[in-house]
Amino acid sequence: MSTHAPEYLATDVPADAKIVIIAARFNSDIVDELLAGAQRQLLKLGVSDDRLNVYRVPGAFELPVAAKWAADSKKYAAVICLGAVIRGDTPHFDYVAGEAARGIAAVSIAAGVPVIFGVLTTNTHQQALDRIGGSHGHAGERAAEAALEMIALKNHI
Ligand code: INI
Repeated sequence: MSTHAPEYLATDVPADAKIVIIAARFNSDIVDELLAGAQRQLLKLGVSDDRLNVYRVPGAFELPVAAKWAADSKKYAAVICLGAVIRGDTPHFDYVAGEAARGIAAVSIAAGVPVIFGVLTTNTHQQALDRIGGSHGHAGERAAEAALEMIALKNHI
């Protein structure tokens, strides 16, 4: 897995750029740490709390429509979607994970706003734990970095 740091200039992120995080409540033991990691990393990279809003939705399936509301509001330079879909938990893993991914991509492209896919899709609970500060890094921190990199890139382009 590549863990290369994002290449963006903090100065390319407008000082008033606001970010919204939308986090699923399902598998909250995992998602709460994704959220904490994203918040930590945003703060570390210069996004103060007053530039960040956080909303919760029931599950990953609801992330796309909430992301659309956020993008349509025009208040945010980026939307970060956080969730965890674990195959062992459900026979409809493919529907929930697939629709979350498809919906998030569709919203992002339609709105022209970066909508970050911070949704873990794993076979086991342990694999999810490995990705919130375990052997596979921290997906919440990576989601925060991706949001800032995309804001900076959009500003450049
Ligand atoms: N939602 C998740 O975020 N992760 C899951 O693993 C999951 N499972 O296992 O079913 C899940 N289901 C709920 C779904 O996202 C919706 O909230 C629900 O179907 C109501 O629309």
